[in-house]
Amino acid sequence: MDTTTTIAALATSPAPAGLAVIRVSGPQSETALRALFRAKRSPVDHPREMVFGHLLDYKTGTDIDHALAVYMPGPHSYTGEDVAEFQFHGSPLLVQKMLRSLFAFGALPAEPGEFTKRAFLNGKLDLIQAEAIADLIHATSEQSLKIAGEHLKGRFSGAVAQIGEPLRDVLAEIESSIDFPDEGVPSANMEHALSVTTQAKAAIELLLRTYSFGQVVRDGFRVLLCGRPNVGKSSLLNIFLGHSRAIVTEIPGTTRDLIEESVTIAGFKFVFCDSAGISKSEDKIEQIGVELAKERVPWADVILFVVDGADTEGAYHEVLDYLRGKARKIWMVVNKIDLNPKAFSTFFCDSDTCAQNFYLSATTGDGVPPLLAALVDEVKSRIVDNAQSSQVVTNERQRTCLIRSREALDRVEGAMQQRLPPEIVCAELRSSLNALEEVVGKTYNEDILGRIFSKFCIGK
Ligand SMILES: Nc1nc2c(ncn2[C@@H]2O[C@H](COP(=O)(O)OP(=O)(O)OP(=O)(O)O)[C@@H](O)[C@H]2O)c(=O)[nH]1
Ligand SMILES: [Mg+2]
Repeated sequence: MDTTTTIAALATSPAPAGLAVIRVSGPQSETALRALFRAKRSPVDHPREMVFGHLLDYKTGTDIDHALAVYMPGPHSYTGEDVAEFQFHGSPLLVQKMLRSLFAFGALPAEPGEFTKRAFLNGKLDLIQAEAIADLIHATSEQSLKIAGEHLKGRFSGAVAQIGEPLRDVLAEIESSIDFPDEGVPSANMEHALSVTTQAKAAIELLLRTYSFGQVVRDGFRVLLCGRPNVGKSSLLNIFLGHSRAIVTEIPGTTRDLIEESVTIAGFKFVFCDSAGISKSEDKIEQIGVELAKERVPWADVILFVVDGADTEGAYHEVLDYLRGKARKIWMVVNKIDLNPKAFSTFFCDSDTCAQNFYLSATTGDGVPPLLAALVDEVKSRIVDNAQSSQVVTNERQRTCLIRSREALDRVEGAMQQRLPPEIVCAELRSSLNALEEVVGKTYNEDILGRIFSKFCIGK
């Protein structure tokens, strides 16, 4: 990335709005303010103060809009560079005019995430914090907001650094024994080194266990509604979502496509997916629907296996046989208890196959609250330690780095136990530390940065 350039982009949403904010960063920010903003006093002479004035068209010198402008000289700015921001009426046309004026002046359009990328390269943020900014912007539940906020404060980065510190000491100690071989490594120190390694491994393990929670919090807890046709899957989906999303009719085979929608319940994000009833249908479209439903099974964190409590034929067993072994977790949901209040005595799924059984009526709503509560509990149970939301692994990148670090520590332990040459121990310790440093972005490559920042929106 060329940091001698000056970039500009709209930082707010492109739709018509009360206000629009255009952000400019780079060495030309100051000149841009002088050239494109006319005011009684220049914001450049009053850094970090909002100044009222007029935006100018660079080519014609005509007024674009009146605006507030602020100048934040580096390094005390978001990107660490000189930054200018313009706040004016949120009209897409005015935004276009002002951006065109900036580009005519010589600024370049910012790429997605380029402001944050510059902040990272200038040491204003580490990689975990940069990722937290994207998570914060896209957060859809209280929990994900909380975790992103904690990560932004540097809590998670601090925890990762803490794991590395004692390992670094051990490395220095063993390295010095290589440099001064006569003195060797006293065996007491080797014992200490081994115990430090084991402790670091346990700490990494603890972080890794938060991943499934982190993922659930970010992407949502995935629930698939599955079962025979006409049992009330779509009716239940509509209850979960709080509106009529899926068509409900008394005709078996109503739903064919997968219907996926997310909703926040008790502060947690859930993704519900309704599917076609599984049966041996002759109908071509229904058959495709059944295939789609089956393909979705491994996707779900929990499958709500819905059965019709008024059905006396027990045809659902076949579907249950299909799900067994393919689903991560199955809960049996016996619906339509309004038609058969004694359903609980006939329908029961053993705990080897179904973790829980529920009895409810989508029509009357009876029995629905316990199911919702159980879903929320299920999400909560994935939290290793609720108080530790500051230390949650939220994405695959962080997870793979941590796994690599832990695997290197496995090899360190092995080498120490087998009394292999200290050079080998050091090499593995270094590779473990490198992987830890990659988590926070102390070491990185362009490819990784590209992947992270391309997911950002423009203007961030
Ligand atoms: N009495 C009663 N009827 C219900 C209940 N839940 C759903 N129904 C009815 O059962 C029929 C089927 O409901 P749906 O929600 O469309 O069932 P589905 O499982 O999505 O059906 P397919 O999409 O065809 O697989 C409709 O006529 C619903 O009104 C219930 O709890 N009690
Ligand atoms: Mg349906």
